Amino acid sequence: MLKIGITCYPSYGGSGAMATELGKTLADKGHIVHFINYEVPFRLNGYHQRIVYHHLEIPTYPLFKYPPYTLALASRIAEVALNEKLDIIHAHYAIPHSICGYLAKLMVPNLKLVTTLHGTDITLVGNDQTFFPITKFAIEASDGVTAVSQSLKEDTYKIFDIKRDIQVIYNFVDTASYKRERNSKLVNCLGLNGKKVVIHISNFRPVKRITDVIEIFKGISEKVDSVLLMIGDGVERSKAEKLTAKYNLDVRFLGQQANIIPFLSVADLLLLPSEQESFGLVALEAMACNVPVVGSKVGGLPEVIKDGDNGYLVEVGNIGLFVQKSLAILTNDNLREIMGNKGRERAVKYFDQGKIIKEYEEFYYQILKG
Ligand code: GMT
Repeated sequence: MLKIGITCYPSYGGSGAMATELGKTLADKGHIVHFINYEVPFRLNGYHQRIVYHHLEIPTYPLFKYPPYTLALASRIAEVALNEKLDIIHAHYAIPHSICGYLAKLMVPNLKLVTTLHGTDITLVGNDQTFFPITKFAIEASDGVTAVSQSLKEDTYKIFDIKRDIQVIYNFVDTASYKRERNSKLVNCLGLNGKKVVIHISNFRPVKRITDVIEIFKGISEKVDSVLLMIGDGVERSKAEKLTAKYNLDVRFLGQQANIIPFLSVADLLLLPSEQESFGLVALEAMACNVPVVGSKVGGLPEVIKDGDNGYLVEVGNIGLFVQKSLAILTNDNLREIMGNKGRERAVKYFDQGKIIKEYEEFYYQILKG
């Protein structure tokens, strides 16, 4: 049994979701897991006897124009690690969590630091000159580093020119919970009956290209009686809402949802036309619920979606082809069902929680052996 500290961004987003699911599954397997965050991670619901949440209070002081989150977190990790005798601190998202873990490690004898790279910490933020040197340092100074796809691993080597080993451990899904469920209640209350249901779920940041989602849906709805469910929220929402009004489309902006299974269960297609995606966790969650995916041919998405098998991959920004591939699925119920089944099979075979958790456990023991 290990004592593992986890720090992550607790709000809506793939890295926080993944870190939390990892912690919950490790606790189910008998390990003791300590979350150290400024708020309870959104997927950490309910009591678990082997999970402890340690709140991080970030002090403000008139002198501080920018409250020092990084130092407060490093201090809190060190405190928890000493009190709880942690074996490992697992930092999700390099900036600044990995460097916080490194500072804590300097204060706590024998504490090992594992960093998981999630994507934008490498391809967007870490790549920015402001954070480049410290991100490179954190990756090199961690005892172990994992990346959520082969593509992200290669990007990290290319961007930071580092030589150390990085282990690919894919994101995972609990296929026992993520499965298509009957949901006539949602169908009735959203008035979806008889319509094809297209879905998009994200944090609505520019990297997700949600105006492309609306443009693609415009093309779809010209040919098929359909509705688009937009789940999530973020800076691009108002642009997408304006476009929806301009084209007079049936798009439902449903905001952030803690549980997306009911929505995926009524969906016929997930659209993910992102500019960049190191993995695309939501694509995997859709696959587990028998939903075909049409996504961008970028980053780690080709490792998740098998083109022509459980969905299609299209060049970023090629709206016409996104529409064509989406229509191919939405106008052929047989194909849609076959693709949905193949996605589910792929999720179970390669990305199931049970398989991936073992990889994390082996990785931890390997790091502890030194
Ligand atoms: O995509 C985002 O903006 C959120 C970001 C995050 O840190 O939550 O997602 C990244 O990590 C996810 C979990 O590993 C991956 O599934 C996403 O593909 C990745 N996002 C990008 O690479 C853009």
